Parts: sequence; structure tokens; C-alpha cells
Amino acid sequence: MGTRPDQRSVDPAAAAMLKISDREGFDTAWSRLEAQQPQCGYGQLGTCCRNCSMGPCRIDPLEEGPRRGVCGANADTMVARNLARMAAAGASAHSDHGRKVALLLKDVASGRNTDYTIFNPDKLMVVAARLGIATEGRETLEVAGDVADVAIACFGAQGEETIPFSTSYMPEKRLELLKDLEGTLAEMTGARIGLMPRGIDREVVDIMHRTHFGCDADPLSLVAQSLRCSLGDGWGGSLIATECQDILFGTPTVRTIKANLGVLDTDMVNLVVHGHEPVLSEKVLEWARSPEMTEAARAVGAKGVNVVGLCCTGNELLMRQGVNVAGNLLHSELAIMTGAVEAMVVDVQCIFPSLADLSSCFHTRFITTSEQTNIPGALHIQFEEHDANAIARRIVQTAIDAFPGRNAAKVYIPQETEEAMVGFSVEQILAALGGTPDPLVEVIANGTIKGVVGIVGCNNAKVQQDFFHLSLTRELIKRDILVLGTGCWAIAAAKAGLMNLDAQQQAGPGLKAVCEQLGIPPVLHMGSCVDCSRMLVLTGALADHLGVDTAALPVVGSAPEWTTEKAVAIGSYFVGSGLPVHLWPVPPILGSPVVTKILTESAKDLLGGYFFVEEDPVATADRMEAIIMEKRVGLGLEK
Ligand code: XCC
Repeated sequence: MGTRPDQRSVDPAAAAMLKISDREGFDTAWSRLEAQQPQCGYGQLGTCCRNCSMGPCRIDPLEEGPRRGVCGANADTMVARNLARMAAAGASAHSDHGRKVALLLKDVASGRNTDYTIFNPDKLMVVAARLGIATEGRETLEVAGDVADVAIACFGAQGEETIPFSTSYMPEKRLELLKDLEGTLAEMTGARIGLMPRGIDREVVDIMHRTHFGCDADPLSLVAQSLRCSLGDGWGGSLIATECQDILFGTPTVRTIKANLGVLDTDMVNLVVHGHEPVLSEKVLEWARSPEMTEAARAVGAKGVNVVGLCCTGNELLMRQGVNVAGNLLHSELAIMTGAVEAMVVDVQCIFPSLADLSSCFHTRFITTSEQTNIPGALHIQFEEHDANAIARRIVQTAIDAFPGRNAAKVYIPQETEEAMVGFSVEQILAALGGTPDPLVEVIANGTIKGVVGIVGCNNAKVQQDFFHLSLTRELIKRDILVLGTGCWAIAAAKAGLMNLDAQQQAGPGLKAVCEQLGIPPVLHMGSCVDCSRMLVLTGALADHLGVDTAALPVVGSAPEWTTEKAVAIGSYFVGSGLPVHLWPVPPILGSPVVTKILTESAKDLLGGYFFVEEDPVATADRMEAIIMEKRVGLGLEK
């Protein structure tokens, strides 16, 4: 590799593993990125199109080549189409996840599935009431069936009406604004362009249709549909995933976990769960902790089975069950290189296919479980919800069976771990505040806290691992800005100790005082990627409480180190919900000045929310603080 381990990651545990990787010649995301250089400039600008067989076509940004593809599409059309397809893919991933949980809820309610139960009837009743479903004097399972029916219907709705999850959860003023925008956009374009999400699946299909050869060529309507589909993810698919998971597995409450590779235990059978959906990992955990499996582990010389998480499956388990997390996206290969992982069990999303090859260098069983994530070289154990107990038991047994094959000479576990206080669901944040948003509103109003930044973000081998996440977060809390968020950003913050009470010392005096009073860290873990819906709900609660639109709030979003198409959908639904959103690395839109202007300027006028790109974390914090101060002036909190 041309770069030193510590230039690839700021995490000392990662740097230690990368030294081993370099020595042994293992392939990693970093080495493969290096091998890919130079990457395609057209792809980076978004000006290539493969949507028909007259292509592929590309537009040279330096105006030295053709200005149009074979069909006549120009750079604006290409960039907008490509962006819309990214949002569609991202929304699909989250929403398909949500669909599966809604279907499981239905099966539990109808008695078809007895391997799961409704763990949290209180949340069920709250969700039902919000959706206008009668709860008084009704049986839990009956209400659960109705909630599941409404959720499932949101996916396949065929009409023009907005889905009920969106109308029931969106804050009042935002709902009005998005409805009114249809008229404004009609005046601007002459076309019927709506932003309120209809059926979740329909919005994805709409994008695939309109970006098909010979359909929509207008960058404005393409971007509008991209926002509408993303809003159907945030206020639909992802929200359904979060709410149904809370009903089935519990609403997160505050707990303390450990983060980083040091959570792997030499004396235990280490079983790493990776991916996104808690439906499988909750069961794996249950079986791993069972006396039967503990006994089986002892029989092969281990002290028990140690389940740890990676990425968003890790986030789901740490939020609800207090399970330790081994790391974020770029830790997935490093975890296997420790030589101490008996099984890595994956479901869907963010799983490098390289993990199969890498596992074959060790005794590690790399187990795929979803028909949507088949990886050559993996051991596939198909997961079926209706047979969850038997399959989870088999998976745990497979990990235990691998333990005697561990080669002690190949084991190296970096000892780094940090404690993190996690579990900040909206319900838990409100509980910490005494049941209402009033105290938070008050400390924001009197300037003790200037505002709030919500961060989601992946890891991206193009950015030194965790560098942007940590520098930006530290810079913000220093300025009395509360930071909360999800995904791989949250794991980065946990690994760096920013989610324990000592981190209060790194906060500015106002934020520090508030955190000390409430006994919370200045950086709050709100869950997995789909739990970005929790940030929407919290923002909506604040807006409704104050009687203002979300765009008026001193709240900013960010997706540093973003990688996946899901991040495009998330950023877009935050923008559609009125929030300014920072991105780094730059998304593939710069090949179109028109699309760039729509997303960074016109969106601001129409929606209040907009994207901005910034490469330097301190400059990003400067920009965020300036936005927050501007919003405070708008609310009359500053002169
Ligand atoms: Fe994937 Fe959700 Fe990104 Fe991490 S943060 S790399 S999407 S696991 Ni959502």
C-alpha cells in the first residue's frame, strides 16, 4: 500500500490490524481502492449513461466532446436520472427492510408465527393511536394486526393519496408546505409534480419508469421525484421499520456498551452479526445466551458464546440489548483478520463480498442468511422467520463447531475499547427531559445550546476512516451544539469515547452544563440507518411543539464519509423535510450545473432544506454554526 495504516484510519485498532494486513498481503477496501486509481471522471461527475444499448454515452465536462448522448440527453438529464436511481435504490433497501418487519408483525398478530412475540405493547398502542386505529378495550394482537395492515398497505398503495404513515407522523406545517408545493411546481413547469409520498413501492417504480429510455428529461421533475421517493423512505419505509421493530423487540433505553475490536474475547466463541435487520440477530443473540449453547461452547473449550455487532445490525442490538459493537463498515474485514472470529453472520446491506475470500484464510465461517444477499464462497443458511428458533440455533452451533479450528498463532485482538452510553430513542430523550420537549426548547431558546446537528454516515475508504466523523463532532460539541445520529457515524463516535460521560469535558460550557444536569453524553446514539426516522420524528416533535415548520429550527443534517445509495435517500428526505444537509465526499452531480443549483439553491427557496458540500470538518462546523445562528435569528432568539 502507498499509504501508512494510520493514514488510512484514525482508529488505533484499525491501524494495528492494517499493519498485519500489509504484512500478510490481505486485500482490503483500501488496497482495492488504490488498485482502482484513477477512478472514472465521468462517473464522479455523474455524466455517463448506460440506460439503453445505443450507449454507453458520456459528456465531457470540459466541453471538448459531444454535448449530448445518442438519444439527445444532455448532462443535466443524465446527472438527474443517475441521482434519482441512486435514491430509488437507497429507498428500496430501507423500505424492503421495513416491509419484512411489517409482514412479521402481521404473522405474529395472526398467530402464524409463534417464534416471535410482541415485546412492547405500550409502543404498539402509541403507534396505533397515531395512525387513528382504535385501541380502547381491544386485545394486543388485534391492534397489532391493524397496525401491520396499515403498514403493509403503505407499500402497495396504488392511488394518488399520501400514505397514512406520512400523514400521521409528519409535522403539521411541513405537511402543508409539501402539499402546497405541488401548485408552485405546476406553475413553474406546467406539469403535475407532487412531493407527498404515495405508495412506497410506487415511488421507486416511478423513478425506474421515468428514468427509462425516452421518458423524463427535465432535471427539475427528476429531482422532485427523487425527493418524493426519499420522503416515502423517511416518512414511510424506514419509519415503519423502526416502529415495528420497537413493537416487536422493544423501544431502546439508555444502557452502556463497549465499542471496538477489543470486544472480541479470546476465551469465547466469537460470533459477529453484520448487516441491518434485527429479526435474525435478535434470535441469534437469544440462542447464543441460552444455557444449551453455553454448555455446547464449554464442551469445545470456550467459556461461552460472545455475540458482537458490526454496522447497523450492531446498532440494532446495542440499542435494544446492550450488545457490544466491534466496529463500523471498514472494520468488517479487520474483524476477520483478528483470527478470533468463529462466525460472521450477515443478513442484508453493506456486506463486502470480499469477506468470503478473507474468511477462507482463517477458520471463520462466513454465513449468509438472506436470499437477497448470496455471496459466492459463503456458507448459506437460509433464514426463515417462521422457523427462526431452529435456524438461529443451527447458526450458533455452526460458530461453536468452528472454535476448535482456531489457530492461536494467527490470533491478534487489538485491546482498544471505549465505553459508550447508547439507546437514545425519541422516547428515551423525552424521558430524560422529564416527559416533554420543553427543557430542550428552553435551553435552545436561552442559548445554552445553540442548536442540534444530526449525523448519519458510513465509512468510505476515500476518507481516512472516522476522521471526518470525529473531527466534525468534536468541533460541534465544543461550540455548544448538541450532536445526535445513527449508522456508522455513531459507531465511530462510540469507539472514540465521545458517547461516554467523560466526553462532557470536550463540550462547550453550555452543552456541558446541560449534559451534566441530565447525566448524558454530548453525543447521542439514536440507532441504525433506518432509525434516521427517529431524527425525523424528534425534529417534527420540536417543530409542532413550537408551532413552526421544521425549516425554521436551528437543526442541520450531515452525512460525512457517506458510501451507500441509502445515504442519498436519507440526505434527500432530510432536505425534503426542511433541513440543510452537508455531504462529503461530493455526490456525483457536479457534471450538471443545473442539478447542482437545484439541490444547493432552488431547494432552499422551495423547501427550506438543501444540500451543501464541504471537504474540511472545521469549515463544515463553521458553516453549520452560521446556519444555526441564522435560524436562531429567524426564530427571534438572537438579534
Ligand atoms: Fe452501511 Fe448501516 Fe452506511 Fe454503515 S451507515 S455503511 S449504510 S451500515 Ni447507515
